[in-house]
Amino acid sequence: MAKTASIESKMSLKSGKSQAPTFWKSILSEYWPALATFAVVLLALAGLIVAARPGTAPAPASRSAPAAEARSQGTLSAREARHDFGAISMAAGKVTHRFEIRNTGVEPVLIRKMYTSCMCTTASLIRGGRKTAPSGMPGHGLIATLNESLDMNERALVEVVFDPAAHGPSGVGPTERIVTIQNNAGGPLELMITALVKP
Ligand SMILES: [Cu+2]
Repeated sequence: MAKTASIESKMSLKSGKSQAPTFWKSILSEYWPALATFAVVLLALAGLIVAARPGTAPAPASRSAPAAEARSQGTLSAREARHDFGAISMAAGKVTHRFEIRNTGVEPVLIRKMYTSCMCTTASLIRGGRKTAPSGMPGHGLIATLNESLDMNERALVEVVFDPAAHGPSGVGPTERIVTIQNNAGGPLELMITALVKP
């Protein structure tokens, strides 16, 4: 075969044509069985890869989405988004403030969760004479799922408790903490408390 190829090469050189087509022809005729086997193996591998792929796997995520994530046309508003405790003393202990929130939109709003920006601050929802367990900072204790629905025009209170002594002497000075209220009417509602902490 090699001899034939070299003769063919010479011939093609003489005729002034490129020798490449002849070269590939000889390669193909010699290695055809091996190439065919290789192609079959490649196809089989491709088939295995396609079969192993989780073809319809994304279904669970899209299945749970519509009911739980339905967006409300309600609006969660706070009467005041910020409260200043002023100068407070670590020695005097915890301080409490109740924010009033209200659904000012045209559909009920589901309050999913509340959490705070620091472990020294907790927040509870007071609605219909009931008060939820205080929620703190993510990663510092359990953040309970509230799933409390606020009707159109319904009001509720968010009780925020700040412990100025929680950080020890390093907690002295101007302080601000955020309470985040997750709901299904859009972005989270944020309430802020500020204080000037003194020993
Ligand atoms: Cu803190």
